[in-house]
Amino acid sequence: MKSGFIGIIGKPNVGKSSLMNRLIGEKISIVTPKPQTTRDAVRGILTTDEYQMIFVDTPGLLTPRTELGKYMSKETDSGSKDVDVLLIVIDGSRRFSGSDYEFIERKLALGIPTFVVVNKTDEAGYERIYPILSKLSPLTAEADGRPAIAEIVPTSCKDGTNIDKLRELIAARLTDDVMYYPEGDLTDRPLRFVVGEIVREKALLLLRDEIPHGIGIAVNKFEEKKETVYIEADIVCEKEGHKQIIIGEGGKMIKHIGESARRGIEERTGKRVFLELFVKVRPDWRNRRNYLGDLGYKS
Ligand SMILES: Nc1nc2c(ncn2[C@@H]2O[C@H](COP(=O)(O)OP(=O)(O)O)[C@@H](O)[C@H]2O)c(=O)[nH]1
Ligand SMILES: [Mg+2]
Repeated sequence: MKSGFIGIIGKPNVGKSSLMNRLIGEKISIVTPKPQTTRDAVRGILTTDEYQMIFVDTPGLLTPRTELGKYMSKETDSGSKDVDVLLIVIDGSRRFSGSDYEFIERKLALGIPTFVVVNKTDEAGYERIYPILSKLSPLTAEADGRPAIAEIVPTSCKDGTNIDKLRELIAARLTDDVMYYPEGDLTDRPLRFVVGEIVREKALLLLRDEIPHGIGIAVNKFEEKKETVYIEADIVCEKEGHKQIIIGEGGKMIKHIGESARRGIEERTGKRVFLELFVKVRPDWRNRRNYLGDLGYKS
């Protein structure tokens, strides 16, 4: 039995969270088409008879503009510290830029076995992928003491291409002999955190584009019983106008978010869920340390 930590890093929206979910075969991290969906370094755990892989999903690279942004950046950094394998995910359907190249080069210098995962091949096709591979080729050889890329793996989280292969390649790099988490654990996060994330995901998916970055979820009540879970949570937003939109006409939107989240939580817990949502306005919460702490963004 071998084990190890695998950091997943890259730009926002390239499919880091989707990749972790695919590799584990369970939905651990929330996924939406919006950038910066992931705010915390979330560990996802895959345990088999042969290995335990602990993936560290991260928010992705960003230039912090708020206190929340700073928190997210720190969480991202933690994904390339103390890991045994680094997965740098890039979006194969997009142009590969000089800054992508430099980023990979810098990470290679850390000396951690590094895989470049070229994701979204379902959208890209080989005419897109080949130029990326050729741009990466200088990094496939050692230079000036900088290690080479260990593996380049084109994947699709949509159709599952090469996910098994990637898992095998990672397994071959694991060296620890310790079980870090008990069998059956899927994440390092408590259910209370997971519940907040599910609510946030449904809100992000249902709300218009200008609001999502400005919302946070505070789970204020969380009572898990044998067959039921009682939850009360606030959707925190920045403006009165946003509050109106989140509530919607006649309360339609909040009801929709609540139903969708309740189904998601029931699926996850296998229990009957009672979920009550409230909307609160906290101007500039993303810059207020005490509010950030209330929403679980503590470092
Ligand atoms: N077509 C396609 N879409 C993908 C793939 N992987 C992720 N996505 C989509 O890309 C968006 C961002 O994914 P997410 O995992 O949240 O990216 P992250 O920000 O890097 O964690 C979502 O809409 C995903 O459904 C893929 O392999 N193919
Ligand atoms: Mg993510």
